[in-house]
Amino acid sequence: MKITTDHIQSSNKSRESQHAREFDFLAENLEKKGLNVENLIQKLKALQIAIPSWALGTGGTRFGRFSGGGEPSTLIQKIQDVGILHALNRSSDSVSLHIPWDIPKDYEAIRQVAADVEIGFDAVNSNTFQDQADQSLSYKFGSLANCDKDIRELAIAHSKEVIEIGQKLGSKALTVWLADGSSFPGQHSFRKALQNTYESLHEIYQELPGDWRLLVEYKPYEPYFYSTVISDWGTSFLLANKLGEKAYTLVDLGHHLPNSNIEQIVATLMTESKLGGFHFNDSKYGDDDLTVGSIKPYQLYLIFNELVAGFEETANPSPAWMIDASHNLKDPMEDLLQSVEAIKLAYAQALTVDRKSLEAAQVAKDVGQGQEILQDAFRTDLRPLVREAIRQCGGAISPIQTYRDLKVRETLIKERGNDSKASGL
Ligand code: LRH
Ligand code: MN
Repeated sequence: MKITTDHIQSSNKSRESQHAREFDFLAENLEKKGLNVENLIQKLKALQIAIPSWALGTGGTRFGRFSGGGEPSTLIQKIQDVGILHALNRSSDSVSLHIPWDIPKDYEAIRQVAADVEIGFDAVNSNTFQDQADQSLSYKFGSLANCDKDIRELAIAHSKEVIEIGQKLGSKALTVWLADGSSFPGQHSFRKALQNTYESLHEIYQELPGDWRLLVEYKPYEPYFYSTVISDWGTSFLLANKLGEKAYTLVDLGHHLPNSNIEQIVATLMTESKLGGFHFNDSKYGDDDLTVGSIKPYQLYLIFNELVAGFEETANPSPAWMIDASHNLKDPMEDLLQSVEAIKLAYAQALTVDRKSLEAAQVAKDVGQGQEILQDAFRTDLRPLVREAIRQCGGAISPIQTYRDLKVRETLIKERGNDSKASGL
């Protein structure tokens, strides 16, 4: 299924006048606050969020998986689905592939399909947390950290292969998430595992093309439940610093112990220009991979508040904006549309913070005023601004409503059947 501008315009018709009223009212109020609405819209248009290839189907848990039908079962169908999302919200112009789940059979065909739906390729992800059918050695006890040199070499070779695949598609970054760790005290040496990991990453780093980044993702636990070699931002930062200027830390919002102050982690990494990217999602307890902004929208806003300030006050390069979620109950496409909207809303809120007054309140130690300034932006309904940015790019004023108006899921089920299954988690 391909969504055309006619599809979008016919669906927008019934919403244009209501949207115009809401947007004009908001724009007037924002201008009164001294904000440049055109500038805000330009920044919102420029924020593009990469879609994870592994989240276009129904995810599952160890307790079960309840498929929704019409899922993409090929890489081409996955790219076409990202194309549908981008046609609707003009905010998802790339896909992040996971290898070997998404190894292209015909690179030219894949590049053609992607170009046809205006989709590019963001970071590629290695996978040394599963054994492949034909694999000679197992990652059961780790990969890049494994005490067995042959297994480390196997994982290094895989990572180099992932870089080659990414190069053929125009990707510019490799994301390494290591499941490596232990589930019991005494299972392995923390120091030797970390040293092995550094040496392995160093070999991979040597293979990184000049204009590429290596994104080191951290996670405190799961699938191991006592320790993870790259368990927190500090360990990832330590490794990225030792590896070199092309290595950065990737922040997956779900990879933090309860009550971690993620916005402070973001601020600290930006101070060192080592914030390389995000895996956006939300969670109540563990790595729940829920819809972005569905549980802790204020935290998401505070993270973007640090990002906007950091872009003005640090040399940190623009990070890779990616979602990493798993959909067990909702239509994966609707879930992704909601996640992208939540990210753009948090960015819009952070862009409207009166930073001069905030700094003045901080210098004056006027804690109450500082909170008032931050919460004013969070409590202002900026959805018409996000919608206007999408509308001006030829997108749907309400991507989810248009998705439903056009009966996309029903059409995909007709085209692919109820039992088509997407490769991934
Ligand atoms: C690990 C993780 C990692 C991916 C996987 C799909 O929890 O966040 O980013 O490789 O999910
Ligand atoms: Mn992740």
